[in-house]
Amino acid sequence: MWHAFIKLTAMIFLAVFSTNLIAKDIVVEIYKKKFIPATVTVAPGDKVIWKNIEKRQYHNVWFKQFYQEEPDYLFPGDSYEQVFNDVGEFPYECGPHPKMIGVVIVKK
Ligand SMILES: [Cu+2]
Repeated sequence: MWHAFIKLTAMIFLAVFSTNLIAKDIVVEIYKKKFIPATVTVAPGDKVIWKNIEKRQYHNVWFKQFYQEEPDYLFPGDSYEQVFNDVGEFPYECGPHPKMIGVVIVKK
């Protein structure tokens, strides 16, 4: 009985601590037709938030490997966020400005 309790406690402990308890928010600013910074390295579970801080230019954040259709435009003051749970490299671009590119690198 006592043994089972300790075993269960250990299992819960492992389950909790194997997930990212300190998930962070990482901000990428969109300014002067650039993603700043263009490369971000995050841990699984982190959230990346893109903020359009232009005066009048719209953009978007298009992960072509995830979405076939171009996402909605982000106008000045708008933001877009995405949580990354899988390890890997995820390049993206801006639909209206294909030269605007960035990448999210997710590693443990
Ligand atoms: Cu753009």
